[in-house]
Amino acid sequence: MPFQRIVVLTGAGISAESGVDTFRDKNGIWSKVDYRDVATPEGFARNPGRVHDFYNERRRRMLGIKPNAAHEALARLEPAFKGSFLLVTQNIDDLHESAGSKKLVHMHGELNSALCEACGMRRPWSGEMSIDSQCPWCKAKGRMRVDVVWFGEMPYHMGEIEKALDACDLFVSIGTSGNVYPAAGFVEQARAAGAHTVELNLERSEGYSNFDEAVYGPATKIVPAFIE
Ligand code: BJW
Repeated sequence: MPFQRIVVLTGAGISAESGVDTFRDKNGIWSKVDYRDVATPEGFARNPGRVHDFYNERRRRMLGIKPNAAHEALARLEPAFKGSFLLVTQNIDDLHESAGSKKLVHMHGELNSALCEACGMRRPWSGEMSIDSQCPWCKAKGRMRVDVVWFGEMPYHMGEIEKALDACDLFVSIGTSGNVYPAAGFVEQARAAGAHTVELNLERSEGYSNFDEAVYGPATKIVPAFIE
């Protein structure tokens, strides 16, 4: 590849063929659940049990789910690539890590991590969570929540991501509908830095006109083909 500094952004579409639900497709998560109930701080304050149930169920559904050819192709690209590389995922699943990716940030948090609203502690958490879950650090009860970024909250790693976007010469967006900011604005930021911008998705995203190049199709086919 004639590029030196790559930023790759992934969204739910890269995990779809592994069996993980997307959000805004026809049968996606937001067609069944109101995001205001389960993915906002206000929803959690109103009914924490409902929010725990939603994420416990998503944790259960991840059992036995494996990375696919698109995750694996990105994991192979990282050590093969001589310049700087950053994989930014909006996904809360761990399929990139399972495939072997290392230079990876989860900007919307992780399903298998817990956050204490009382003391701010974050720690790995793989089991069920309930309104009785106790913080192992400060011992507060009922303030433990899944460590994901809800609407109205600040995504993680923004400093590192913006630095990489301002310096990149290739930006590749994979399996994201381009509805959710700030991630949806990354392509414009990379473009302003002079990067070549590529969209790999099943269909045109909201921001498709900001991409210099696009390939449409299932991620397991188009991602390995683009990379190799
Ligand atoms: C395939 C495929 C296959 C399918 N192969 N492809 C500016 C303007 C307007 C609003 C705002 C704005 N700035 C902020 C906002 C508010 C809000 C927002 O964006 N709202 C919009 C809805 C309008 N944003 C926020 O609140 C964010 N915080 C924030 O902005 O803080 C302030 C701030 C300001 C400035 C700088 C920095 C910070 C936080 C957003 C948190 C989003 N959280 C969620 C839930 C996380 C936990 C959980 O999983 O439950 O994150 S919402 C949900 O959407 C999840 C996803 O990560 C995110 C993106 O979805 P994604 O990945 O794009 O999935 P889909 O389903 O939408 O798309 C899938 C795509 O794949 C489709 O295109 C398919 O075609 C494709 N596909 N099969 C290839 N096989």
